[in-house]
Amino acid sequence: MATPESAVGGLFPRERRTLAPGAVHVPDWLTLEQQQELVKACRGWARGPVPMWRATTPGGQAMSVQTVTLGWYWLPYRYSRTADDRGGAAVEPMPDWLIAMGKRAVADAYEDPAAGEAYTPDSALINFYDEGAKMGMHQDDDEHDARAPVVSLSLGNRCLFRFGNLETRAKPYIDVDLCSGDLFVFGRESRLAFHGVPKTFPSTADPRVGITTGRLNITLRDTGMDRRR
Ligand SMILES: O=C(O)CCC(=O)C(=O)O
Repeated sequence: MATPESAVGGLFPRERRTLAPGAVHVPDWLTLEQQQELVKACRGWARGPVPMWRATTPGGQAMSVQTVTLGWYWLPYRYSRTADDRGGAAVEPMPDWLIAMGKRAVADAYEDPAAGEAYTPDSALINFYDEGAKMGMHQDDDEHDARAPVVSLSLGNRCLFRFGNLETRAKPYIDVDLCSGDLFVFGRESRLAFHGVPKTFPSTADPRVGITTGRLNITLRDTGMDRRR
């Protein structure tokens, strides 16, 4: 079910909220200018060297979101240095400014500058949701010895984000609206919580953000790939 705020539009300010230990939603974290810059950057990244595509699960099902990655190539459900299944090119490196943004995000979400300092994401996974795209409940556990938080930035249309528990895809879970400019960080005790996006809401984006239709989500991660034994 949608949160009460979504039912009444912008009447109430959206409050920062800790959903579970280590899982923090910070509404309107990005300025309009930062959102515009990120959309522009996503458009460039989507062109390649390894272009945005619809990945297929090992079971043969095409994902409904379209994905492009930076730093490390991701395919369900592992990371690789190069896109071996698509010509072998290396993906675009992680820009320093995006790493710095990730550090600020963690520091702000946890209100702990040291947590931000300690965070160095080495990959970004950018998902584009056209109308009708969704993401089933899953854990982000492809990262080697996953410990560092996942930083999620939303752009464009609003979505229903479902944040669940550590054991199962089913209830209990909490539904939150993620709007353009929102930050969501999940780490610490919540790092491996199930989560998903059952729905996006068409025509809810501020056109000034620069996406005419759909939603972009950027997640920053520390894959731990360089620390593998
Ligand atoms: O689109 C979102 O907000 C969530 C994306 C997600 O769950 C993921 O990339 O693992």
